[in-house]
Amino acid sequence: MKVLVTGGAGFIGANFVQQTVRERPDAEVTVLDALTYAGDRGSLAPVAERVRLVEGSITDAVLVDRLVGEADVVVHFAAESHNDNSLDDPSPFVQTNLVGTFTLLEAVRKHGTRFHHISTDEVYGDLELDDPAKFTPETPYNPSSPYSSTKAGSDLLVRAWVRSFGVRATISNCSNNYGPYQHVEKFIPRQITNLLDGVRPRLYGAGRNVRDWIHVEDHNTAVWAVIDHGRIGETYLIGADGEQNNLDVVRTLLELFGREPDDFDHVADRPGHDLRYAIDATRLRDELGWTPRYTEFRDGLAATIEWYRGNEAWWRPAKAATEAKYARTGQ
Ligand code: NAD
Ligand code: TDX
Repeated sequence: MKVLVTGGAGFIGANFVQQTVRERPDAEVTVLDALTYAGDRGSLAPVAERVRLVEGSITDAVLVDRLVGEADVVVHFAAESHNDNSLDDPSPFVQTNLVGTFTLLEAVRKHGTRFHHISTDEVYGDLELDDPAKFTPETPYNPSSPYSSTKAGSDLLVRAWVRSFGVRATISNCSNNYGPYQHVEKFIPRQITNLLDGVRPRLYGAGRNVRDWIHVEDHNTAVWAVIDHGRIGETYLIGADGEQNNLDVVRTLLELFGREPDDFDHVADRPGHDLRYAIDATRLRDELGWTPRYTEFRDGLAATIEWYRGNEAWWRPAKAATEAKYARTGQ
């Protein structure tokens, strides 16, 4: 099977490519990645011999048409992915997340190629802290940030191309991922690498915001379950019942580092900060028989700390510039 992975040099995409090469000897993987600040060839180093990496943008219609024409399935991870960056400059989010997805859809429409679109639970907006509800595939779209609104728009493009043109596509909306190869701008790797550097973790606001954490390997086994057995045109929500508030995450990290529970700083809150995300993954579990492997968040975090401890050469080059950017907004 010829698999085209967009954004395969990013966090989730690189884990997906590594897992695919390990577990699917018949897969021929091509990665299309623009190698933005968030993409790193080094994230594919363990499988470099088995993967073709094409450096280019998903907004390049000629290149996309050629690569899609060679593929049996396209798995679309490429995106601008960081909410804080989208508040600073939304422009690349519109280009990559909307125009890029449109460009891919036109190519899969022409070539009749199977398409799987990776999206986020943030398209649904946020939930109250005391609301027993979780997001389901029926929850109305209500995105808050430039990032999540462009992801929501990209999902709607996919749905329209399925209905209007008969494109063979599925969508998955996943909750917050953690694990190896995540950029140090994101919450968990930022705090882990701060702690490795002897710097106090930085909590936005009071830290009451809740995220539904899932290990990246569990996300990717779910993606393959949807590609293999999902119904065309359907949306699958991916989550592993991992709700935690940010304060608790910081406290768990501090404990794992043997530090005092209050050894962190409160910093400026994120404007428009979503309060809570929570996924109801019933359809994925019941229809596709998927279950997560990482059910103990603490153990997954401990393994992730060990990965960052052992792979400083991977994350160090991005650390200073990332922190300099946060310093500009007092975060
Ligand atoms: P990431 O920022 O780590 O990686 C994104 C990758 O896309 C990078 O390699 C980057 O170089 C590439 N890219 C950016 N613009 C491109 C373009 N125009 N053309 C080609 N490549 C381009 O992101 P991630 O965290 O791995 O997220 C991957 C996907 O999963 C995104 O679609 C994101 O919305 C979705 N998602 C992420 C999470 C999460 O917790 N990180 C949760 C749910 C869904
Ligand atoms: O230093 C920090 N301190 C802090 O308290 C950072 C970077 C974040 N936070 C908070 C903000 C959020 O409540 O931690 C939480 C997680 O923040 P991020 O890692 O920026 O993730 P989030 O905004 O929740 O979005 C993530 O999950 C959904 C991914 O970045 C998205 O790509 C995905 O769609």
